[in-house]
Amino acid sequence: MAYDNVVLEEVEAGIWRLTVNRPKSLNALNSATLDEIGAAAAEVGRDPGARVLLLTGSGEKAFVAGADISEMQAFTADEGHRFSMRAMAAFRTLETLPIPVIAVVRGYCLGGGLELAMACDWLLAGASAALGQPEVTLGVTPGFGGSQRLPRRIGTAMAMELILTGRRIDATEALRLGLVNHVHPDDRVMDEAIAMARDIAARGPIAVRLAKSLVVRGQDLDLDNACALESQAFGLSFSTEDQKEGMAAFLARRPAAFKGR
Ligand code: CO8
Repeated sequence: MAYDNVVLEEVEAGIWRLTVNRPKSLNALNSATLDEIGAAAAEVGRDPGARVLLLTGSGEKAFVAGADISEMQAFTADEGHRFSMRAMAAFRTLETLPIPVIAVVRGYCLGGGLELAMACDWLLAGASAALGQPEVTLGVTPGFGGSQRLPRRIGTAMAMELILTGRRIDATEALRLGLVNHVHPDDRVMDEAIAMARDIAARGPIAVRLAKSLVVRGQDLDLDNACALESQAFGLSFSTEDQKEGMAAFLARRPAAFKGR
């Protein structure tokens, strides 16, 4: 499928990269871009060979500097609501993909940009990353899930502080808060992400998908039901050839060659 505002490419077998590509406006998210992010994520989700999706922004200055303020400026309340719902749908498609999705963040990652990154499973940051939810500085609330996903990631009090002040944090503080998993030099972070994706791609693909779904779905369940879900998935793993191969390879002291079945 052809896209105007994003670039979707398979960088190597099973490793897809989705790049928000509006560098002149620091990759700001307008309606068309939101729709394309959802469509591109769905396209990756339809590829049975997909193992990992990396999500990033083009250019050196920004991952994504937020929702598109030029588009939003004249919105009515109804249009604002619909714009938000559009983003929520696209981000949910991303978040519920069966494979891991890693945000690779250099430069500005603000407002809708941080909300997009938090719809990914985890973030890797370049040293230049600047993250925040500055919506209140524009007289609006977060609208793409930030008020919900940020507290789930870093706890209520610190999320509250960042959302209510609009304060921007750097990569080091984001690392300390657990908002990003690792920080690398800007010119290394994409290579590090690809190396991490390769590691994941070498693991049992069915186990990786099941494990991701356990973490995502379990967060909305009480502990008993979440653990019951894990027991089911664990049992299901034993119906796969990958389990036979993984354990035989361990006992034979050789690398496993998983087939994803
Ligand atoms: N929307 C549209 N255009 C943008 C945005 C944006 N969010 N951010 C930057 N741009 C544009 C600038 O207008 C400028 O365009 P032009 O060259 O045509 O004038 C170009 O990108 C480069 O930007 P700057 O010249 O401003 O670059 P600086 O290096 O001076 O500054 C900043 C970079 C600090 C990132 C600055 O651009 C900035 O503060 N941007 C806005 C950041 C922001 O507030 N983001 C949050 C937006 S609100 C949001 O995301 C809410 C989501 C929920 C919506 C709710 C639904 C209704």
